Amino acid sequence: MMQLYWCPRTRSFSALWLMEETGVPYERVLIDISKGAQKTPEYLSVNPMGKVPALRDGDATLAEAPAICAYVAERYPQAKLAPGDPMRAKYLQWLFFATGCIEPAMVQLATKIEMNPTSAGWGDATRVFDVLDAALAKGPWLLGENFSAADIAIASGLNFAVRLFKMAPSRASFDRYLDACAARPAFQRASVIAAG
Ligand SMILES: N[C@@H](CCC(=O)N[C@@H](CS)C(=O)NCC(=O)O)C(=O)O
Repeated sequence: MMQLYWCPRTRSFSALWLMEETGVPYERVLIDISKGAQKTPEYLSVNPMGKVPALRDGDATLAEAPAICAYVAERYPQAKLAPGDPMRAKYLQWLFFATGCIEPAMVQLATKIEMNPTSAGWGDATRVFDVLDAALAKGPWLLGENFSAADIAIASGLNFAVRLFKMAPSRASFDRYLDACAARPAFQRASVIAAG
């Protein structure tokens, strides 16, 4: 059984939601970051960054939420969270967009740091949210009718940015998308768990 290292009210949410979507039993291992549990030698051997979430699958361990999404989706093909060709191309793009573009855009909005958008990998926050807006215009999911682990990675970040921390203004496409995500039973189970 996979073990998910997690902590309430953190970026563990996407991994929790993912595991709940698979329907496969998993064990939750609480790493209480308010008590420094992420800095113990034992946990640092799982994730040397000392951050949650992380995952153990037998002898394999990994961290970084989108990587966990990709790994688990591949491991459990019956959950249909990892599409094949030709959708796999955009699926991978959106998985990497979650921490490669949405996260730094959020940091930029919070800190108001000016960056040259040509040099910054995410361009700027407006471009990130415009691109996401256009991708979600049709829906219901990023890949059309196919819900995937990329939705879990992207919607978790978008939910933090738009709803929880209100860093970026919402848009009609974001509202519709986040409402559709929130209506999923797995999202709701994960929300209860993540609340601690
Ligand atoms: N890049 C990581 C970020 C994980 C992360 O920053 N987790 C925070 C909680 S939201 C954490 O564990 N902080 C504890 C610490 O840094 O001591 C991912 O996407 O999984």
